[in-house]
Amino acid sequence: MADKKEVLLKLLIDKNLDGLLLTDGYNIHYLSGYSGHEGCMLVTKEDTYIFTDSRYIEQSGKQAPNAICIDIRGKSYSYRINEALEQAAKGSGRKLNIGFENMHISYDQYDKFSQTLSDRVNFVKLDNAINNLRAVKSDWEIERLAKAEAIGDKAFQHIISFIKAGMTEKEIAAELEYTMKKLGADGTSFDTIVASGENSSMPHASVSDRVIGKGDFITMDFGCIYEGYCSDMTRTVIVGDDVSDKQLEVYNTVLRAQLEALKLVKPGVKCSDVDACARQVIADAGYGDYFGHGLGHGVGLFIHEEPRFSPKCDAVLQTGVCITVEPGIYLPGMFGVRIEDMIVVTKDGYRNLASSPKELIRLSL
Ligand SMILES: [Mn+2]
Repeated sequence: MADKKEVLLKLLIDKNLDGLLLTDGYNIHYLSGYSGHEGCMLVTKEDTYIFTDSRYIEQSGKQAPNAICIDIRGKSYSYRINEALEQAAKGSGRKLNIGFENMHISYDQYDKFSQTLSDRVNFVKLDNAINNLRAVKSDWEIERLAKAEAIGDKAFQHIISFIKAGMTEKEIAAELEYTMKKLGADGTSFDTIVASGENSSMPHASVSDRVIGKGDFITMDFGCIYEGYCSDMTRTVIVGDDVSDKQLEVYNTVLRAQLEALKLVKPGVKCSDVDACARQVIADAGYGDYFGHGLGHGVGLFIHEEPRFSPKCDAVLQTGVCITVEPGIYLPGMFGVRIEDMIVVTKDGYRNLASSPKELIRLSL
């Protein structure tokens, strides 16, 4: 927390703010250590406050020992924040410039804050300022991300011997999630995707009762949370030994796109250029219309963070950024393929946190 306070003080000075009012649970967790996801946080030059309710007050005190933790007990958040600001203003009467998370607040909550605090406060939009602080991971964070991804690798190793023709997608998804939890995961980092046969043409298909059969592609996109940090990986496998020429061509195109994009990864490279590289490989193979989503996303306390591998992302890679590389090709009504690793940008390139094989795996029936 001590080093984070320094970063926040710099932000206050750079943006000419008297304080920050944070409402995003992940940002509060990142900046204070408090992971309860109920409450808000006020940072002034002097003090850090966490406001929460009686269910979380003890937890907040343990996890965020440097913050003043306040139980809102019978009052609204804005009432308790107003009390704290009254002290911070020390009766000067000057209006305070307070940064707020315009990207992470409901209209209703903003309305309540405005009504109670507008005599005392000018609200200033923070946009992505706090989210951007989270893009570069510390060694401590990378350890946890690596452990989460390693749990995913182990679960994948198990699932490829578990899957048999005749099972449903739901059975496979349940086994993946159970396995990750048994291996020490706190939970899943998003809803597990198991998309088989024609369902695999939908990048984020809902897990269904579809029964797995011979010749099906199965795309499994899954991840877990370990000590707060998320993992994410995708593998596509085939059931049985018979692969059609079309399936193999699409699979190898996706794999080539991923490997080519990975070769570009190092500090200083523009995120949109890495995305463009994979997109070009897929377009050259004639499948440009069938890769609609971005190539990847940052991962940390939350599954989708900054920066993004997308045509729109001007951010430049920095050492310590954790990001996925996940090209796909999706042929409606037929099948789809996606291959995804989670990597950390290093001084000279990247470290792949995933170690599961990427050559097409043919499952025994
Ligand atoms: Mn992903």
